[in-house]
Amino acid sequence: VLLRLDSLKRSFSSKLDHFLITDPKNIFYFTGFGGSGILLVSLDEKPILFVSEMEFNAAQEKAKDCQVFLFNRTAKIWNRITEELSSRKARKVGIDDFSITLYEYLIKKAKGTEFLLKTDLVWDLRKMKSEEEIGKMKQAAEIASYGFKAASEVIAPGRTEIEVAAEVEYAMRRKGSEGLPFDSIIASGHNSALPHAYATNKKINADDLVVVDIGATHGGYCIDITRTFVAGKATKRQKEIYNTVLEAHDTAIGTIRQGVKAMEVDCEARLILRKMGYEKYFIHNLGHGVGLEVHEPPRLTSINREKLQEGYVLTVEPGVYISGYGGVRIEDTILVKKNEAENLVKVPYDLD
Ligand SMILES: [Mn+2]
Repeated sequence: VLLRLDSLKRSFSSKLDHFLITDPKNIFYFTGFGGSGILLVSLDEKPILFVSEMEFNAAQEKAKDCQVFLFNRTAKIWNRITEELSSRKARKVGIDDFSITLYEYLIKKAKGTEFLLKTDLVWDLRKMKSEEEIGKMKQAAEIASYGFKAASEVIAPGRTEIEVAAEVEYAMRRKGSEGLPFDSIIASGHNSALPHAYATNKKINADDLVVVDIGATHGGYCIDITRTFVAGKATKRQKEIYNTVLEAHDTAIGTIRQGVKAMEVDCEARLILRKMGYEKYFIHNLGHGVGLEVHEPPRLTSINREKLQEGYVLTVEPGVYISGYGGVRIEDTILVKKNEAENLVKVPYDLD
């Protein structure tokens, strides 16, 4: 955690004199404190974490490598921050994120101080996962694998999507998941053709494709996994779609290594689907970064020229969605290494 604050200072030292961290996930990343507050990082003084009374005790206990300052509940925190910046004669201040409302307030209150949105600077650090972070994500993947075990046992004709979600979530919770990084997607039959479906009261039929997209959290870190099942016996067409999506998934993962462009990986998957006539049914990007949040940079899209770096963790999730018929998605969370990719997920690929 200390190293992360040092890395942040190094990355802004030539351009800025102060940096403000406002996003709770970023505060957790830099201090280990999971509540809300504002972290003021400067080049020559110890970072200060401003928190309210409600968060004070927890912050004092958890926040590392910074001083914890209490601000009065009735006072405006941004007033306190701008006073601090003025007293330090701050000139150029980077912020991880701000709203237009906040920006207008800041430039009015702190005349002579320039505020610059520097979201990318923090993401450049967060994208690169350490051994410790990867370990937590592997643990989250292990927990989620019990969700899939429960799903494959409970998916049967007559069960509702919500019943399946309940069993899946219960199984992951019992194995220690800290929560759900997103609402579980259990999408059967025509619902499976919607990439962002959610679990409903719809009953599952024997010939339904059932997309199960779930996640678990461990040590603050998420995992994101999708498998597709058929409640009864898979038909020839279902098998053909499934095997094509699986081939696109495997091929894309096979191209991942340090230095490959994000768009190249996305295009490899699309090429496999094109060969079988399914490309037009793949209506979203191939994947996204995962970490403290379930959707992070970098994005695996067909236009992103960014080169993947060793230590990036991202999903590969090709899908085919045929309106009125159904859909298949297969998703794993992958670690980029120097010469290859490592799949952090160990969940079988059984359709029926
Ligand atoms: Mn995903």
